[in-house]
Amino acid sequence: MTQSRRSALAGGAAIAVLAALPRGARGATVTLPFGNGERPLVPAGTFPQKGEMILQRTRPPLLETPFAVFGNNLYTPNDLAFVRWHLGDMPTSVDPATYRLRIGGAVRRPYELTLEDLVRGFPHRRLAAVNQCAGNSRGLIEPRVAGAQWGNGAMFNAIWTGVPLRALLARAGVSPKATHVAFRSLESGGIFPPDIQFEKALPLRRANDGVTMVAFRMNGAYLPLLNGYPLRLVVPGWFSTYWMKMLTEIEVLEHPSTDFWMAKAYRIPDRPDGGMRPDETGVKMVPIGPMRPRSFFTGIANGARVPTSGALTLRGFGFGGNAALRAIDISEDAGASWRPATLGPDHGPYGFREWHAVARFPKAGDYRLMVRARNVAGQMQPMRAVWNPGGYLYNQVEHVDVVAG
Ligand SMILES: Nc1nc2c(c(=O)[nH]1)N[C@H]1C(S)=C(S)[C@@H](COP(=O)(O)O)O[C@H]1N2
Ligand SMILES: [Mo]
Repeated sequence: MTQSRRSALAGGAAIAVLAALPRGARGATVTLPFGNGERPLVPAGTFPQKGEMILQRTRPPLLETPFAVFGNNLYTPNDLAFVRWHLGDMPTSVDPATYRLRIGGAVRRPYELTLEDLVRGFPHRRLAAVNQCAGNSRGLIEPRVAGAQWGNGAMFNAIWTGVPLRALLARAGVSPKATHVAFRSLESGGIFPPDIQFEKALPLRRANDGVTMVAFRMNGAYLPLLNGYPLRLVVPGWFSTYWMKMLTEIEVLEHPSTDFWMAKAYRIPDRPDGGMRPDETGVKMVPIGPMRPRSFFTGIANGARVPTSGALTLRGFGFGGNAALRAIDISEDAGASWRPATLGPDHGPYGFREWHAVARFPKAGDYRLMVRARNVAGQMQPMRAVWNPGGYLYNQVEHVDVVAG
């Protein structure tokens, strides 16, 4: 690796971080919209390369993006992108000079890449995509379920630059019997007990679709360490549990993964809506995968006063999930009637898209505003979120109550 390339890829991330994690947070708080929703708002710099974030947990870090950030930025600034790690001892530094990505398993030619090999040796692809935790908005699910009580900020939108996984797999020569591809990270690098690893696997057709990529840039910069520096998997349209950070190993399998994180965790009912009744038992569960449409208001809060004369422009953003957005509709009468909002520029099927709509409130009184997204696969946000034990898939229609007059 040349000196200039090494320093470019280092991106300032090969630093010993998390050495001084906050012991307990003091000062500002934010209240997420559910019971026990108060959380510390930690100042910029509390976590390396991170701005002011909502602290859900310190070790391993669970940092939520304050929702107002989405109203101010179509692409979430890297320092405000949410953070989620599973294992207590996540790597606190990465040396780009010795970092290797291994590709093996059921392939004809297993091989290993340096960061420079990866960046120089394969075609690049650039696309906008939402990285959303399967448990985003879990705190809003009724009845409540265990797990991180996220508000709506366990997601962010970024432009990802990387190498299509298909190109990496093609060089290895995938076995005709292959069915899945497993991913591991630095966390399984030997300093941890082998029974504690974070591993995920995709069906081969998803891994090989030309869209799934190994990303080395996020919004044009190297990834923040906490978001997976130097490489992470990006699976546009699928929940971020598959977006393996600090990706070091790609293993082609001829069977589904039996790893805990696939076989036991991140599973949903094997039903079209992914939901069940809280008292049901014996429901067949399958690994979670594709995201669903969501849409939000920005710049207007519950209880806001709106004028009865003239017009007010409502704004927000949405995304289609695993299929492009078809439309965003709004309602000023609690969902009794709907009309289309105007969509902003199309930045591709997987990222945020802005919307606006001009609203009038002719009579003084209370109005419940709602926003609802539909995608080209025919999925529409439900008025009530599905329930499942993991608290996954929340995409209930959002509302804001305003007072006219
Ligand atoms: N190596 C590694 N990758 C990981 C995880 C992890 O714990 N370790 N968590 C996954 C989950 S469940 C989520 S929600 C996303 C969070 O990505 P972010 O921290 O960049 O927001 O990372 C995914 N990739
Ligand atoms: Mo997640």
